Amino acid sequence: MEVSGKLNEGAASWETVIFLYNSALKEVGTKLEILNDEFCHIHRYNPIEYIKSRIKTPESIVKKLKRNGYESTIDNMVKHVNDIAGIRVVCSFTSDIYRLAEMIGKQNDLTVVSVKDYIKNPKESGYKSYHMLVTVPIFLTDGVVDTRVEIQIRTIAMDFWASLEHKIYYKFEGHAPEYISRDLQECAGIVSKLDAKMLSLNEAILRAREEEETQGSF
Ligand code: 0O2
Repeated sequence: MEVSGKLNEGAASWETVIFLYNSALKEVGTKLEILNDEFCHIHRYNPIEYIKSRIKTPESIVKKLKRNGYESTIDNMVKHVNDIAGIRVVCSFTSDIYRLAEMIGKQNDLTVVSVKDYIKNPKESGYKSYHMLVTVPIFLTDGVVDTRVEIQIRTIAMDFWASLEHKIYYKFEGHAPEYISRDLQECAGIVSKLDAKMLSLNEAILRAREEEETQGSF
């Protein structure tokens, strides 16, 4: 949250902060749906499979603050936890991720604060996803609050891996035996190969369709 004004003054209540993050999720969610509908309208193709959004649980916020050495205060959570409002956009193909990220970057009323490309640079765990931290202005009766939302964009295969890895990781509370981490990295490699194969199949189908249409026009 770009906490200009009131939220930075330490007077913000939990309810106010959560209200702002919920409003930001609604704004960004609607934008993404409109982008998807427009893309579908122009290209007769749907880049987004599904969208999930969530507000981080208080337990998870406290854990993250603690992990990063901060006291559990509302001020600290607003300043130091970037993904309190999170939207996960699941796309069909890797190419859709970059197309969508570009479209998001061009939205005049969204400010892209930072980008983490864990697809080009996967995490050591094998995690792949494209993260954009954006701010969206929330217009209130007495002012505007730029509120942070983390957008995670990934393919269905990346989401499948991340969801299961998250479950397994949590079971071991970060202390998974060496062979589990190794097997998970191996699974991440399989997921990447699957994504690449699906993308090349889709490109081949598109080319074949184009050729058919060109031949049909003579
Ligand atoms: P949870 O339980 O999903 O909310 P920053 O947010 O930029 O200050 P951070 O948290 O290191 O710093 O950012 P990063 O690396 O972009 O990670 C943010 C979120 O990405 C995580 O939130 C996870 O949701 C997801 N993520 C990152 N690494 C992994 C990974 O190795 N495996 C899985 N499954 N997900 C990952 P939280 O708060 O850590 O967790």
